[in-house]
Amino acid sequence: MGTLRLILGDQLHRRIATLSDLDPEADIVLMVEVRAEATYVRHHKQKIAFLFAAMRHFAQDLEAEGVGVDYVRLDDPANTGSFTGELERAFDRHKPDRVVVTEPGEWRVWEMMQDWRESLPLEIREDNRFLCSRARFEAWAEGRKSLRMETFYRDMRKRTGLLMEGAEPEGGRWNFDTENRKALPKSLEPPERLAFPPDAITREVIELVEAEFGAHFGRLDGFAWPVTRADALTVLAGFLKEGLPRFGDYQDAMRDGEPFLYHSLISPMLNAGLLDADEVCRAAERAYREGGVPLNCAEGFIRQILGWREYVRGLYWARMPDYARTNALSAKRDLPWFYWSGETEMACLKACVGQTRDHAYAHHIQRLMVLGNFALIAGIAPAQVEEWYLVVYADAYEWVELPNVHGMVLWADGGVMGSKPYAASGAYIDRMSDYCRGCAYDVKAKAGPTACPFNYLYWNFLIENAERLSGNPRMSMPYRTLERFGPKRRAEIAADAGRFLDSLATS
Ligand code: FAD
Ligand code: DLZ
Ligand code: SF4
Repeated sequence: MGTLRLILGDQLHRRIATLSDLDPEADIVLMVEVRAEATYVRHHKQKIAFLFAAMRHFAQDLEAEGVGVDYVRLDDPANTGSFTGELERAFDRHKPDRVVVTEPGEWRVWEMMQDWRESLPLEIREDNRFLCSRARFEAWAEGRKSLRMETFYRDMRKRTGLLMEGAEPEGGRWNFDTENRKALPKSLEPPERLAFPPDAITREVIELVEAEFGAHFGRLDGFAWPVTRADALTVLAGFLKEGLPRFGDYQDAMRDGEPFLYHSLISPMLNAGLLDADEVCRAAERAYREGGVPLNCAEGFIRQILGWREYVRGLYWARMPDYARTNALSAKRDLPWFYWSGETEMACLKACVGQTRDHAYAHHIQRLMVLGNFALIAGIAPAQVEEWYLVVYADAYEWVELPNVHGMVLWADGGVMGSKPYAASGAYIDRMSDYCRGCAYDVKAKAGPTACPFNYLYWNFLIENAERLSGNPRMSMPYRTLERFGPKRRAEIAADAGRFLDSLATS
């Protein structure tokens, strides 16, 4: 036999490097559903269903092209349950001349692949689904004192020509973020989510996931993710028309009962390979150039993908495995149970956990400024917060989850990613959402049992981390305010924070 080509569940792209020289006459494509990947953390049921359904549809499309696919289902009695076991079994079955695979998304699997090299004729190819290769990012990072996303992003704009007018940025500015912080007016009705009712293949997968992983977090009823490239392209087209023209303006806004607003909902498909980062950025640029999409919206959206997404991926590979081990603020509290149950009187957290359970989705500001901000100012241990984020979102893979949580949210990397922690009091959430109106706590109150916990936890965080943070020039404003607090006010903050944190169940 010719070549055995292993396609992992998040590599479902026809132009993936693994398939570039595919010989349909001689080669076999191997795809495996394995228990170890669904349980190394106990993924949200919708994530597993999304991925298995997308894998089965991808295999079907390859077969329709005449490609030989060896697809191992989870419930195959001979399934060993791991990548290594299934690759070895397939190697014995097909006796190929060589095995070809593309670099994985996660360090964990990269280490597995190093072991495979020992026993198999293995070729690992560079992941061609990103706009910046690992080597190129490392060359960019080499010798730099700080690795700021904004500098990287400008470099990527120049290199790709996206939103450029010759050597200058379109519209004379690189970044229109100051225009992208609007609260959502009551009168505005966001577009409906484009939902894809499961077909027979997806229904079968949903039944399998309920039977095998029924105890995992999350609901499966209401599963609406697209699981084919064609449907993913439909979502993209719908977003360019309905969402992108307002994406920038309301990117940071939150509204109770409206989980999706003007966001694209493409991250699970991008991360699994059903969409390609370059095609998405080019489509957004085209929509801007054709008119109807303001520059602040197109730039804001392209920056998320060309900037943030490529940057976190580069940082992950440049800094792993040590990156995951730091805990710059020595945070060690256990994760509160409400992150799983949603049972809390804090309306903002209840809403964000609830939609995460129902849809395996929360948008960026909910992840950063509600769920993440609470974990930061409550001093939750990084490893527990990271595991939670890796479990609960349909788009979660360590290469993207870890820098966002460890670096951006928790500042556990001590400032590699962000110059200061994103700590905020309840006022930020009140300004950007309507959650506070329906909350048992009072966002305007600073102290006492009915005060918004974000308010005293914020000051308590600054007090507890003064040694590490007060010298940071970007934190000088809040620390100057804190200096004016007398001993009575400080004692009140410590008492409120202690009482509240001690009241949180952790199991
Ligand atoms: P949109 O708001 O429409 O944005 C468009 C695209 O930009 C996204 O699909 C995504 O591909 C990209 N993007 C935006 N922000 C980021 C970012 N900070 N890092 C990387 N890509 C970005 N994204 C993941 O894909 N997987 C994760 O596991 C993940 N974990 C996160 C954890 C935290 C604490 C935070 C703050 C952010 C995380 N993000 C993660 C980034 C971001 O929240 C999601 O990509 C976004 O919410 C997905 O929804 P969307 O497709 O509607 O995005
Ligand atoms: C996330 C996931 C799950 C739940 N299951 C599988 C699987 O059964 N087979 C597979 O090939 N991939 C799966 N994945 C995606 C992998 O975890 C992913 O490829 C690695 O994390 C590397 O990024
Ligand atoms: Fe959240 Fe505080 Fe507002 Fe309640 S009052 S919704 S806890 S920010």
